[in-house]
Amino acid sequence: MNTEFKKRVEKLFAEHETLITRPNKPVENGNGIFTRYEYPILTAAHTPVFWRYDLDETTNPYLMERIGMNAAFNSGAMKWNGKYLLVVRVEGADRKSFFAVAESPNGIDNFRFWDYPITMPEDVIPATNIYDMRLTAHEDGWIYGIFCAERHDDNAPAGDLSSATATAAIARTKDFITWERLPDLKTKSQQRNVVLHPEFVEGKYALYTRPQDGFINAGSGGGIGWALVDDMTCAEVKEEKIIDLRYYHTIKEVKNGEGPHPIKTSKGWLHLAHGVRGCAAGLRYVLYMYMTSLEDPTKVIAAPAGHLMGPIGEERIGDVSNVLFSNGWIADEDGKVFIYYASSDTRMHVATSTIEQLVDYCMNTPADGFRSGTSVETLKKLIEKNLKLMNK
Ligand code: M1P
Repeated sequence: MNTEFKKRVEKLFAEHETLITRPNKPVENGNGIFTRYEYPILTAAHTPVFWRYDLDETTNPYLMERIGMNAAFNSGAMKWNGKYLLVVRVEGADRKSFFAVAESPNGIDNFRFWDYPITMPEDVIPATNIYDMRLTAHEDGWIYGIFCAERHDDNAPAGDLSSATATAAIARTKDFITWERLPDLKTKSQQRNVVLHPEFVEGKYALYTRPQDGFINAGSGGGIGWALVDDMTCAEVKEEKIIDLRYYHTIKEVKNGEGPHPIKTSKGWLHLAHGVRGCAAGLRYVLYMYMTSLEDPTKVIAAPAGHLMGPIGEERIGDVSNVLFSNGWIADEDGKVFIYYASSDTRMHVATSTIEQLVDYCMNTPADGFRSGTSVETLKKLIEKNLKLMNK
């Protein structure tokens, strides 16, 4: 290897190493609910140098990037063998998404991609694009990954190359390397944001669904649904009940979708989801929470008004701006919760909280009254209480 070429290769590796080992810092002055961290935990630049460059001087004398990476976002998450594991949606410069595992020793920095991306077996009809995996270590012993499989809509008029269909694809693994692909979920409508509940309910597998009229529009699909399924190897939604509805003039007016699977707490199931509203700038995606009952996981028992997290600062800008999206979180044994979220379909971030704080947030944040008048009444109650405490 020519010395100049060698030096440039070494520089690429050194810069990459500096980036991925940069210590992350909590951002102080939070809101008491969660703590954001200063740096994104994963970006396209975090993908290994040897994915992007041909390091052979004879075939790449200019040391050009041969396979460009565009984004690293919407990641499923799980604690596995003591490591914080993300199954990342990596998007290449060719617009195709694929899955790759990145792991960290502490959950907040030093995320490093495994050498190879995941080889996901195809279903009968190969998908054009796959993304947004939700991971569930189910009590049946398998780790399931449910993700969106997107295909061109062959019923679209000739020349329409944009119409697509969204289906929930299902795969399972025991080691994150070898995946067994199961048939895509059979449903009446298109589906995205389908998530497997970690426990059997009434002896069946339980799915959070998101019925939608079209590829983009949730339309008459009223919100986050719930369905019981006999067998994941031939999963079919026969009956679907909407458990978390959408409402006019709220953060989830246009659509919503379950995030990662809910966390079980002594007070109920803790849910993280995304809500979407429309505005002149396009769609705005924020994260919100709700809780369901332990006895009846279809019953909402707490629904704080508004968003838990909305995009701020750099998070607002990216390939699809004004978007926060989460499909992964990890609850440690000690109650610490790592919320993994993506901003603007571009990069991954982490925020931390605890189960106690998040349950308190859900149980004690006032619910939406759906009108400005009710919001003012709710606000006045808090002001009155506080002014008394302040002896005013
Ligand atoms: O671009 C924002 C998000 O749009 C879709 O989410 P939903 O299904 O709720 O509309 C998904 O394509 C998601 O990947 C993306 O981040």
